[in-house]
Amino acid sequence: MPRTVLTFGTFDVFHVGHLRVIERAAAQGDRLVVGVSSDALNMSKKGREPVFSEGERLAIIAALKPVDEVFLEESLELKRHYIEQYDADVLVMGDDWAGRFDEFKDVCEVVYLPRTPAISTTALIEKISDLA
Ligand code: C2G
Repeated sequence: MPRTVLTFGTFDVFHVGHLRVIERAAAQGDRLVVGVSSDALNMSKKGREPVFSEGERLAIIAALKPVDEVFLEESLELKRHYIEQYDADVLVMGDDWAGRFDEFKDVCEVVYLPRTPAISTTALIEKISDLA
């Protein structure tokens, strides 16, 4: 039986921290499914519009070699539904979410990976606006 890995994120202003978490998520199994946060979900989580639209962010993630399937994550409350829908064996998130998804341990493994240090979308936006 192939082992399905599920991960989630906004992946706005795609950077190497995003790439590393996707590569390490893929290494946890045979098939990687990625839920990309919708523009509306991102607005409600972070209080700002993403730089790249959900269609652009989905296209970038779908084009990555380790990624087998993508879908739009519409709500944080639908995690259990997505785990069942994609038949996930493992849920992987960066450790900024450590402990937050432990409630799903009854249906799949839950793994938190260390974040790549010193890079974030927010820091990149600040750096780029300083250059302008
Ligand atoms: N990440 C990382 N290292 C960084 C930055 C991000 O490992 N330096 C990881 C995060 O931990 C996360 C993924 O990259 O697992 C995506 O990060 P974000 O786009 O910031 O995702 P977020 O908005 O936190 O969305 O349902 C959960 C949410 O959709 C997660």
